[in-house]
Amino acid sequence: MPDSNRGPLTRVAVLIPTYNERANLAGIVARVRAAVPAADVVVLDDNSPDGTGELADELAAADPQVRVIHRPGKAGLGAAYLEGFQWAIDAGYDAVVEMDADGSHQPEQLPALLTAAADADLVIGSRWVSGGRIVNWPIHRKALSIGGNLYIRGLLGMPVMDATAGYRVYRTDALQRMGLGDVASQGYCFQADLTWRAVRKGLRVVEVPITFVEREVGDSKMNGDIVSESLRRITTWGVGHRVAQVKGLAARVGRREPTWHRL
Ligand SMILES: Nc1nc2c(ncn2[C@@H]2O[C@H](COP(=O)(O)OP(=O)(O)O)[C@@H](O)[C@H]2O)c(=O)[nH]1
Ligand SMILES: [Mg+2]
Repeated sequence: MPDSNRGPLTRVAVLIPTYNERANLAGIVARVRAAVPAADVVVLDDNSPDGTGELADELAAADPQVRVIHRPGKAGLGAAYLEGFQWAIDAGYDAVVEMDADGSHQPEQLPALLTAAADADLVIGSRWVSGGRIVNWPIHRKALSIGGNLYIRGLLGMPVMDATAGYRVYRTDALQRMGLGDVASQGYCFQADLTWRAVRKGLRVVEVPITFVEREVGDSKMNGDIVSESLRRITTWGVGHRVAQVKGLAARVGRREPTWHRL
């Protein structure tokens, strides 16, 4: 088992990436503050045209446990989270939470995820383990999630049911061990990328069932580019993984050759 500083978390930063979430932000921040009063909230806004960043500033001015990181423009979920992770590491937090702004990840379920993080490096709020649910997702989104997870498991052989989930807790010491300097994933494939990195590092990944509730207000930023980035990157990692497996097998067989010659 790798070195670990596991145990109950004391300093937690809930990172909320936003792009045009003005109608959702105040509600989600209030729910987080009520559900986990000790945690700080950090809004990662990509200069939303709808004024989400200005609203976040107002919330931060009214509550010292709310902060805002203003980013210059829309650069994808992955880039926003990477900046938030580094900020939280530098500020000395024990753990970061990833949470969507649109209410899909219910703050009321966060205490269960944080409890599980006392004995894990990465906790995934999972829709696809026993007890997990999805409310109000159209059939094409369910199909994409099921298909994507099957593809990931089939190609990468990861024992994770919901590798694309975006409701997570990472211990910051685990993030530092994961080597995030070369993460290129920009869109939602960031989630699968980091899951794969955690599994390869031998970190302890635990899935806790959640109920994912589709947004009622505002628009999804999911699009074809995000899907094709995921497909392209996951296929590349999968092919690399399988080639490495075959090479490993060949090397093992090769090492047995001298024995065979002596027969
Ligand atoms: N900062 C930032 N946040 C983003 C970006 N794209 C999506 N988000 C946020 O990521 C979260 C999930 O996005 P959403 O569109 O609801 O995705 P869906 O639930 O898969 O349909 C929301 O809080 C979005 O505002 C981005 O490029 N930058
Ligand atoms: Mg959403």
